[in-house]
Amino acid sequence: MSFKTEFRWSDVTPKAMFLNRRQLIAGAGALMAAPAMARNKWSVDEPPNSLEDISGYNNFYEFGWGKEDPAAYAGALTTDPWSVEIGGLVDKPGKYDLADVLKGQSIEERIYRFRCVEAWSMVVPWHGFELAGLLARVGVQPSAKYVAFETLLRPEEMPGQKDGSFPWPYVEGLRLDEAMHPLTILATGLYDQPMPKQNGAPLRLVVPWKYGFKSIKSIVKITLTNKQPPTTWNILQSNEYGFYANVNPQVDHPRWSQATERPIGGGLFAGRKDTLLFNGYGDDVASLYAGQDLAVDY
Ligand SMILES: Nc1nc2c(c(=O)[nH]1)N[C@H]1C(S)=C(S)[C@@H](COP(=O)(O)O)O[C@H]1N2
Ligand SMILES: [Mo]
Repeated sequence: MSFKTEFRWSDVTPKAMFLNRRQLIAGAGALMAAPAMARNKWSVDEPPNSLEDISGYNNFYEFGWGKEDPAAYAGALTTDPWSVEIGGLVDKPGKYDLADVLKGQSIEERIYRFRCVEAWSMVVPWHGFELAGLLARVGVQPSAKYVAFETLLRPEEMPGQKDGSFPWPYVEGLRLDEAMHPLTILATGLYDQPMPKQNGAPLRLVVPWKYGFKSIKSIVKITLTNKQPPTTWNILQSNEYGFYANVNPQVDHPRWSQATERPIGGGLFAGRKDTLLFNGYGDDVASLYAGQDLAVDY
């Protein structure tokens, strides 16, 4: 296999970890055929975190505030059937079944850096498709300037939603040019499996140059608007969490530095590493913010 053109997570995952995961899967009687996917130009050349890290250390407040709550409680979530209501300034509004949402979109592997605003980070081998592909299909009207997203509201299955101090459902938003950027994906899985429920099954946003809270999980509604939509963390703490939330080591959180980050799963001897502007995706996305003051538009 040529190293640069055909490059998959199994090639960059330390061999022992890879074998271990394969054995686990085989042991569970669920050995799956791995789809053959070449590494595309959007993927980073860094070893992904283990499946155990990615699906065992999560933020998904619908299932509680602890990092292990999502893995413990998300199993009860019904993700089939699933539909997404797409509306607002689009030509073809409607309630789309998940299969219909996926129709015609090619699922690719995208190995992305992922940086939480809390200053931990991972590398995740997502499977997904460009949000732009779905937006093209539903037809974005010329007056649309933003895309709003909403997570499922179902307190019977999402015990965290019984906490009335949080403005459920979780909502997020992007400017239209951010939403149309080829790095912005709707993810349907990771490694060679469907999206774990704790990671936002069956469909979640991934915007790798922004803090993790922008990457909204378990999406049921997508609305094209001409006004900047409200976003959950901005509603909760507007001085700490802005609409843009671009990863930026020069703009500290009011309560902690964003200059460095703690890679998850690095083991006992792993130190912190420097956080990169736009999480290292500046060559691809900096032009979106030309003329904006990133300290003001945080
Ligand atoms: N609906 C919803 N989406 C969410 C969250 C959440 O609590 N609810 N947490 C966000 C935060 S803070 C982060 S860091 C990422 C975590 O994604 P992961 O658990 O897949 O790593 O999901 C984001 N999307
Ligand atoms: Mo986060």
